[in-house]
Amino acid sequence: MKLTRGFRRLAVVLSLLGLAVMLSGCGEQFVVLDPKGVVGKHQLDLILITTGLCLIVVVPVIVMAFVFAYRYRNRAGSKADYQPTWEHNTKLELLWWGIPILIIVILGAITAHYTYKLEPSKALASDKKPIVIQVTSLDWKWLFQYPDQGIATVNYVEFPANVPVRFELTSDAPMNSFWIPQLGGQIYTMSGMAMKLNLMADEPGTYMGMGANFSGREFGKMRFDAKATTQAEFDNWVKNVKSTAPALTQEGYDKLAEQGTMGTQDYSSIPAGLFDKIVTKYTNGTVIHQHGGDASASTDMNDMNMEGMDMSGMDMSTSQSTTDAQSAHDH
Ligand SMILES: [Cu+2]
Repeated sequence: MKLTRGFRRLAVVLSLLGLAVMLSGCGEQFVVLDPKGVVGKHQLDLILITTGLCLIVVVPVIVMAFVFAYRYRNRAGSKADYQPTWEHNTKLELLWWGIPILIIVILGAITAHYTYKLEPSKALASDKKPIVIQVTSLDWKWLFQYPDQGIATVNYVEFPANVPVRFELTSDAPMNSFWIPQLGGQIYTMSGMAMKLNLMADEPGTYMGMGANFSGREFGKMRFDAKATTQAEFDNWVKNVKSTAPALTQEGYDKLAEQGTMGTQDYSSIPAGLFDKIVTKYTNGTVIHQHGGDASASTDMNDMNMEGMDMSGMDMSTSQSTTDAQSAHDH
């Protein structure tokens, strides 16, 4: 079979396109493919395995689409088979139903396995004690509180590498999504809820963090650096923040929670119980639900609806964002 010039030209263009896509895969914009933490690495495994499995179907189908169109085209003296009354072949039927079914079964099993393995609230295996960081998404900034260190930061977060970080996340503004792509997948921040996300960086470095869920006018500025350092550098940094930064007061927080953008900021102290206060302020003091984590504290959203949540008891007038966040919370 001799390739015509047109067909050959098409093949060259297609392979160049493919090459361009593959080569650009190492660029900065593909951070998900360059994980720096244990969770991100498992998630990359999952991406590669599922892509590979899909290619078992995708590649032959694309190749056949071109080969068949070329081989069985209408031309004088064609030697290709022509069977206009052909309608069934059991072997072929088994082949093109069997392979996809098998792939779906394998995909399902792998996805289920990784879903439990990578449950965000599950503690990561490590001989080091996790560091707790409480994250609040605001309009339009990120507040990070370190309850054990008694400090807080805005729009950047710092923690030691190779130490598990246990993020607790909520929102005091419309729903957002917390994402450090090189360390692991995103998780929603929602008012009235404390989500948990466990991540760990394998090596020191500055990783891009962002709000991955549209949350209003300045949503695009909700980017932050996640700095993984050595333990010594982290201890030094905490000491430095404690001795040089201003204190965060309740009034200071209320000001911070107002709409607006700002650069980075450090605080040498935090008001006692601020995070819990933020979580429960929309719900008359109860936590509506926590995804995963300790079962005793969690109440599923569906259960709440079944039990008939008393909406009249909720003060819906306190904030516009209450209604925003809850209507957005439909998952
Ligand atoms: Cu939720």
